[in-house]
Amino acid sequence: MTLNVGVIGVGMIGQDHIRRLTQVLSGARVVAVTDVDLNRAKAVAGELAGARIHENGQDLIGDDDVDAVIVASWGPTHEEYVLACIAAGKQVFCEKPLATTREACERILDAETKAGRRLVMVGFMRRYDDGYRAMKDTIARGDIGAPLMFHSAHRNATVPGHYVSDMIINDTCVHDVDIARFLLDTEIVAARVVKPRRNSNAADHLTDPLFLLFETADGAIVDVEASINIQFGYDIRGEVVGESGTVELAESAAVLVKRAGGYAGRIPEDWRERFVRAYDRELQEWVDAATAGRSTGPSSWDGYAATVVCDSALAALRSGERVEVSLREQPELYR
Ligand code: NAD
Ligand code: ISE
Repeated sequence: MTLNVGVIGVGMIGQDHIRRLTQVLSGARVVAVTDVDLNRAKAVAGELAGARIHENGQDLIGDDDVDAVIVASWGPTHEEYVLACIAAGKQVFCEKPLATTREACERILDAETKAGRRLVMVGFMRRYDDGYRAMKDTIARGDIGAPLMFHSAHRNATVPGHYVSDMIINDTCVHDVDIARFLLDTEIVAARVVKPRRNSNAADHLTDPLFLLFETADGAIVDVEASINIQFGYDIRGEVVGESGTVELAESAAVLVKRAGGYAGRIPEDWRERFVRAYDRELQEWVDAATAGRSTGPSSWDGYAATVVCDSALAALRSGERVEVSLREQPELYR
């Protein structure tokens, strides 16, 4: 059976997911697209055999030919579409963040819990990256002892013009928050944020870089260096320090070239290059699960927890104080 997918938001990542659904993965076809920029939707649909264009996301979700939906529009618009997919009983792959506020995520949790089955997968693709998976396996085997600290660095070469300061936390570091929860298998309970000296390459309205410090429920510490104008490339680093060893991501280059008294390797341009295999894997897993009528991968609970932690980090950034994270009780559906 082929899964008929509708895509809401056909900007950068929406188009990248369409490319992988149509050219890389198996078992799915894109039958409908929409975007507030209808000209963009038309241009994208023009490249797809038989895909229809809808005026808006609600119409796309209501289309009987659409079996499952990808939401790849801007973060603040996710809630509306995810809720509509749950109401329609359709599996939805929602790009991160699940939603940009705690309240919005809670409405999604309430709706999915009421529906009584998981319908939402959140696009935290790092969980599908070979490097992070090997780190998790190393920790789970007990090879480095109990984890004490996780150092994460999230460096973007540049950011697009629509990027605003809060996005450093709720759009960029939301990945580090999720991968910290995944690797350490615990919740984050408090946040602090400090501001190093400004990067003069940053636009005036951006506070860049930031240094985030989190405490976990079992007493480990997570630090995240977030830089969004680092210029030299897209550089993702991670190291877990355990009681008797450490495990860290290796460089992502396939090869190192040694010559003329030095060595060098490629640094990815952006996340599409760095995480290409992880995106392929996450979306294939979603397609397979949606086809079988079930959900998989990072859940609404994971999306909710990450957003609430980011809310606390934003409050910590504004106040300069340590801010606690309070999550509601986890519903049975997500245990
Ligand atoms: P983008 O600006 O390139 O594309 C977003 C598209 O959504 C635009 O074409 C815009 O017109 C459209 N849009 C906005 N509001 C809409 C609405 N209400 N209905 C329909 N379409 C609407 O942005 P992007 O970089 O592709 O990011 C899109 C989403 O994907 C964001 O949530 C972002 O955080 C996420 N993202 C995730 C990753 C990842 O690594 N997992 C990488 C990039 C982006
Ligand atoms: C973007 O939306 C992503 O999700 C990328 O993975 C991240 O590195 C980038 O900072 C975000 O803006």
